[in-house]
Amino acid sequence: MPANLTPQYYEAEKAFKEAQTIEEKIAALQEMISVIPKHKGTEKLQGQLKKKLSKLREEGEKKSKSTSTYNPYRLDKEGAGQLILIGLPNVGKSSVLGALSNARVNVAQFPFSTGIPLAGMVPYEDVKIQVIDTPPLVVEDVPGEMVGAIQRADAVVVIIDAGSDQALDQLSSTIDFLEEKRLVREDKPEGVKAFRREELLILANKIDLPGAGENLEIIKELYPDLAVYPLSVKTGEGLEQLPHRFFALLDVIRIYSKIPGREADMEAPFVLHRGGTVLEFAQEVHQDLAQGLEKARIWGSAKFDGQPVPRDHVLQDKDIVELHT
Ligand SMILES: Nc1nc2c(ncn2[C@@H]2O[C@H](COP(=O)(O)OP(=O)(O)OP(=O)(O)O)[C@@H](O)[C@H]2O)c(=O)[nH]1
Ligand SMILES: [Mg+2]
Repeated sequence: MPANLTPQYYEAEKAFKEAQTIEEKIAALQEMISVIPKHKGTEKLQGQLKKKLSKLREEGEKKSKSTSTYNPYRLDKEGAGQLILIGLPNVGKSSVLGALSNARVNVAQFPFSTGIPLAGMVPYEDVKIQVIDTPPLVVEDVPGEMVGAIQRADAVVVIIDAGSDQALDQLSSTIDFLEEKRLVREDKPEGVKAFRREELLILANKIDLPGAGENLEIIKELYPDLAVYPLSVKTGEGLEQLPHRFFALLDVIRIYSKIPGREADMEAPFVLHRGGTVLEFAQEVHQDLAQGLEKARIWGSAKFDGQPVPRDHVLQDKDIVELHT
């Protein structure tokens, strides 16, 4: 029986062949499995792909356990979510992280001043957002580890120097790179980790420089689908509101836990993806709680305080939840 593979499949296969790292290979293989037409003629191939995937996963695990393959681009996630800052040399990546966190970044007047990624925690209200400052992108020669780091992140922020004559080129080459590596794509198959253009945030930094305002207008006209945020780390314009934008990019909600008969713990919220339910919250708190969960009461988005809600009730940012087993 003919396999009748689709162009989408061949594209994923091409990405697999070109992949440099195990992570990239796994991602491409997952995509091949997800887009392969599911019928009798492809059953054998499906089986082979799944075998290959589990072998690769094993290999990846072994590799990450051995210390000899230390990867500075692999930063453990912390806080409400992980956001990666990327951009061409000297656009102000390190300046942004330095201004928003205690991270000891290296800011310099000359390009290529950041050699390896560095994470800092950016406070936003009652949570902290992990932000990674990265070495400058040289789009024709980006290490595979960097591609992996972007893929693992929960959100991607692109920075350009809006005051530069190259502002437009900086933006287009960064976006082209992301699309070429399939980190950004519109046709995202189920289960494949990638970002859509609309999910990116573009920081038009150095808005204090002459000509920056004009460049910003041109960019907004040429890229109506991108969220462009004017910023000056130097004057502080846009800086205060930036953590709020970062939080919004993560698309998460904060839930406060309340033990029956006690005040809610408003100090340390649990963080859930948007659309998260009472049951998912219970799983975050403790697996035992989730298993024995009878009902819950919520304060906040419910119609009245202490309203009983079922396990599949969708929570909202800042809800207080009391779990009953
Ligand atoms: N005028 C102006 N200069 C800025 C602004 N933000 C950063 N700079 C300057 O731009 C230069 C580069 O800043 P960095 O933060 O080191 O840039 P980077 O993108 O981390 O650079 P690499 O790590 O080399 O890629 C420094 O001299 C900063 O002081 C800004 O908003 N306005
Ligand atoms: Mg830097």
